[in-house]
Amino acid sequence: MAVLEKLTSQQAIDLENNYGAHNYHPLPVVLSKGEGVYVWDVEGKKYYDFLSAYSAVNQGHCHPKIVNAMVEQAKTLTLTSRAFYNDMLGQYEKYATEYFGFDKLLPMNTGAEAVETALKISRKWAYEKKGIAENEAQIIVCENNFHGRTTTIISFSNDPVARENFGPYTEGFIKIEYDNLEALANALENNTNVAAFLVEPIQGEAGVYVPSEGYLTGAKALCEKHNVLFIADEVQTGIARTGRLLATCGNCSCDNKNCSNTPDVKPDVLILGKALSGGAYPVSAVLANDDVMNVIRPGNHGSTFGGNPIAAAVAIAALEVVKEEKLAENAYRLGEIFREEVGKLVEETELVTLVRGRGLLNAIVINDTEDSKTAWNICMKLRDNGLLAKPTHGNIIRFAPPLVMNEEQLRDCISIIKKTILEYEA
Ligand code: IF1
Repeated sequence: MAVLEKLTSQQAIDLENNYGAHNYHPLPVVLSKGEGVYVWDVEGKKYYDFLSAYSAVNQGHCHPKIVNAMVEQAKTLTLTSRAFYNDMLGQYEKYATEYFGFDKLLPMNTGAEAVETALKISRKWAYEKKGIAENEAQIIVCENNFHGRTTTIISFSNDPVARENFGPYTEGFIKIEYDNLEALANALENNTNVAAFLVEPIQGEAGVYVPSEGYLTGAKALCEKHNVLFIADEVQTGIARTGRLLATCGNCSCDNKNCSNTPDVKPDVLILGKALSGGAYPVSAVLANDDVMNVIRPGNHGSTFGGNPIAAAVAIAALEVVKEEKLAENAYRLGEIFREEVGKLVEETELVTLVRGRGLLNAIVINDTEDSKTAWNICMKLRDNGLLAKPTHGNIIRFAPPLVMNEEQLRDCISIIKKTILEYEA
């Protein structure tokens, strides 16, 4: 069949351009193979992957244990729907709830679906447990959030590109400044209709914006005071990415000995996706304790594919890999080295103004305007030098390699990044 022939990069790009909707602007590189921290393009050139599919491939590309779990389950049973029980889902639910320290898990497929699920659970909890009058529930969100692409989620986005001309929008959201406890306190004061506060522990899309020390614990305390659910969207920050199992940590079973256990926030509702499958398969989940999750009864919510046997088998394997390979500890250790070494660029060149992040979720801020092409052009040079990363918000470059990277590889990557940026300036 013609479409299965080996293509050149240009042919592959042309096909996507001609036959695919133009909802992305990819860096011009066509990948056809991945293993661990590496990907290869169709011409055979090898790259370090510094995006990890937006932090989905934390366990590394094509991790043999995860792929094997997927293949074995695919040969046995792929999908039953939730009309019947399957013998994998319950095992996965037991494993994941114990792993993250919650009573119950609700399985979905994508991050956006899990966010939607969390919003629905919170609203229902507000009506049935908190006693908010019908249709009056409100959810507090943060400016510059990114929680996905559904109509409801983009309703409370303030990114015009994601939002404009997709109205009418879903009501019931209050937007406040991120990393501002006073704003949260004000929004909660004298408003008894608030069901939940939805927050990213680190704002990824906003440019890896790490909140101030004490923000998350303070926000959780305010939520408790006002009987409001604290929803942590850890779709991007979860599963060891930030140097701990969860960025909110709580009493999760983290392998990082250096984790001081702060902020030590236990969300009421935890949203996971992406690396929950190691990037092998779309798997997302909402976790909560019984007092919250029990508002969901048969028929209230669901999905054909959510909780399917392949997803369950893949997620167990993906979570086992995180523990077996101590990925939180590794991300923590390598993250410290990365920020220390790449941070030196701030002194060495006018081009870099800031390096920030946690664990292996980092970003550098390029000294240019948001509408400039500088960050994009640097990413093109990085590509030429064998490292793949992508700008966010024009002048910020996100660096998020797979967490299975070793120190030697990281130091090699640091030298590629430094060399590329110093050469760019020259
Ligand atoms: C795209 C960013 C990352 C997320 C958080 C939910 C979702 C995401 C915190 C939805 C998804 C992705 C989606 C991706 C770009 C990407 C992204 F740049 F937009 F911010 F990761 F950095 N909550 N984030 O970050 O999950 O439905 O996509 O599975 O192409 O839109 P999803």
